[in-house]
Amino acid sequence: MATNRTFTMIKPDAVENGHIGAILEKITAAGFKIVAMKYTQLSKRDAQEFYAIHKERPFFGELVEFMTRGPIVAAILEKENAVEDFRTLIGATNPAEAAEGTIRKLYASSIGENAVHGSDSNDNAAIEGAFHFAGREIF
Ligand code: RTP
Ligand code: MG
Repeated sequence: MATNRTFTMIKPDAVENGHIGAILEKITAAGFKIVAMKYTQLSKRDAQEFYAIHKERPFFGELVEFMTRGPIVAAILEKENAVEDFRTLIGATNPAEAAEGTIRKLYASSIGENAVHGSDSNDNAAIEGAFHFAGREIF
């Protein structure tokens, strides 16, 4: 995946709370182009693999439970400086510490259930995008 792309998920809490439309509006209004998107649900195995980097952390079990409890929206987004700019748009991991106007400040309820995922590096954006999408699903 090109380095001007990032990967995101609208997490189960935000889907349950009816925020898909508002979050996609924030993302496109901020200048991101959607180049791939799907509505899907992660299996336990998917979530364990996707978040493998956190497998020794105390919250890992809770994270896998949360991420698999309902559908998510997965997407690849394109914009100059996509990874960093998207992390700015979503705000801090803990919504209590997220800046005003960020997606997590607006739509997340806790550090565990924080509405959206954003890749943390170009390398991870490529890995995460490829985890969810076949080449023919990326435009
Ligand atoms: P993400 O990967 O989902 O974009 O979030 P992030 O980079 O801001 O945060 P990260 O450190 O990668 O953590 C991944 C996700 O694990 C959950 N978490 N729970 N209970 C806790 O203390 C805790 N800490 C992290 C969150 O869902 C976080 O987004
Ligand atoms: Mg992360």
